[in-house]
This record gives sequence, C-alpha cells and structure tokens, in this order.
Amino acid sequence: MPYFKMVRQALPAKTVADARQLANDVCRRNAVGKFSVASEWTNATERQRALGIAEVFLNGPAADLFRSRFDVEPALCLNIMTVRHQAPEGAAEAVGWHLDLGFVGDDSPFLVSWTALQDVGRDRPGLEVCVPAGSGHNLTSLLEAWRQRRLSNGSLVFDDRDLDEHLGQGGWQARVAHATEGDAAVFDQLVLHRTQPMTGVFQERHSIEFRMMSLDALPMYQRTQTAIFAQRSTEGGVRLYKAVNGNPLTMTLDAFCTLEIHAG
Ligand SMILES: O=C(O)CCC(=O)C(=O)O
Repeated sequence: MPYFKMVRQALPAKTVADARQLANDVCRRNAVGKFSVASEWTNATERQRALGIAEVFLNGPAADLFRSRFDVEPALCLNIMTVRHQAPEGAAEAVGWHLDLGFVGDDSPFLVSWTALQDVGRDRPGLEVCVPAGSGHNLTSLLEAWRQRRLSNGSLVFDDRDLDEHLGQGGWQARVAHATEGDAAVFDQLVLHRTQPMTGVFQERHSIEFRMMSLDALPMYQRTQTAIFAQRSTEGGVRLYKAVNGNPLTMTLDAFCTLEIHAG
C-alpha cells in the first residue's frame, strides 16, 4: 500500500527562506533548474548551508513520521537531497508520472519529504499525486512494467495512457497537493507523482526534497553506489556518513565539504 501524508510546517519560515536563497544561488550560478546537495553543483559554503537546513528538517515533524513508521532514526541521503526551481510556463517544464522507487530500487524503509518553499497549488505549480478513484490501487501491473523498463533501460516516466492501462480507466485521479511554504508531502517509493503546467499559473516555484532511509537497511541503489548521509546526532547537530558498497563510515565535515562527487 503506498504511503502518503501532508505535513504542515516541516520547515519553519526562517529555514524556508534560507533554502530558497540557497536554491536561487546555486541554480543561478550553475544555470540549472535542479541540483543535489552532495554533487559538483555545490561548493563548500553551500554544503554547510544545506547541512544547517538538513539539521532543522531532522528535528521536525516529517522526520518524526519516519521514526514512528519504521522505529529507526532517519538518515538523509545527501546525493538525492534535491533542490528544484520549477518554471510555470509550458510543457517543457513538465515532470511526468514517476515513482521515487527510481532513486532506491527496492522496498527498503524510505520516505521522501517534498517540501514547498513557496505557497503552491494556486499561483505556483504544486506537486500532483496519483490517487485511487475507488477503494485502492493494485500496483502489480504497473510495477511489473516499471521493472521491465528498468531492465531494458527504458523510460521510467509514465503517461496518462500508461496509468489507464495499468490502473484501469477511471481507476485513478490526479490531485494537486496544495501547500503553504514549509509544508511537505511525505510519501514512499510507491506513490506516483508528477509536475504539470497548471492553467492560470504564472509564477515560478522552488522546492526541496529530503530523502530519508535507514543506515541499517539501505536500499539497493545506496548499497551499490557511494552514498553520503546526514543523521541527527545524540550530542546535537548532525553526523555525516559515507557508505561505499553499503558500509556507512563516519566522515568529517571537512571531508564532506571538499568531496568531489558527480551526480549520477
Ligand atoms: O519538484 C517537482 O515538481 C517534482 C520533482 C520530483 O518529483 C522528483 O524529483 O522526484
């Protein structure tokens, strides 16, 4: 069963403003619409700023959802802590239906917190979520298609016709998640979501995605790549980890800030 919940005030106003500023600085300097915190797009100062944002997030209500759902301390995977600028204009800006399964590869404990950095859903594009029109979704057929596409290096993005085919015509609906700044849509790797141009929406939007997992049960992709994590420390602040082949070892702030890593 896919898991989805709206969380109000996942980030407080001051942190939202910091994150928006960071998004603007990095996107403008690199001329990109999306970047990962642990990647070639960020410099040492920006990584430290991002860690400050991560620390606030880890002490907030969305991280508590992970704790209560999986009974374990969440670790944020910084390679896929992504910040996004969404232009409103047209189809070129669309992101089609997809699953965050594409970031992890299996059903290990995982939640993404898609966090709005402005009010979205009316004047700025919001995230659209696929919800069942009836009693529930049977994802078996869609997940099988996903696996086949993955094996053949096909597109992991689906269109409305694909959803009709796999979920049944009239069996699903697209719903825009309305959010005020700092609110988050928290969901697992089985929730279909997308961003489409919305009628009458002409303002840009920024968002930040925190992807939470368990260091003791890393998903398949994080076990097979070099992955960087931030976790709340019992002494306060955050502790950093670098996992090579699924074996997380602590790393220093300096090592994180100077690490050369290329977004996959
Ligand atoms: O921010 C958006 O509009 C969508 C981004 C998204 O769905 C993703 O990166 O998985």
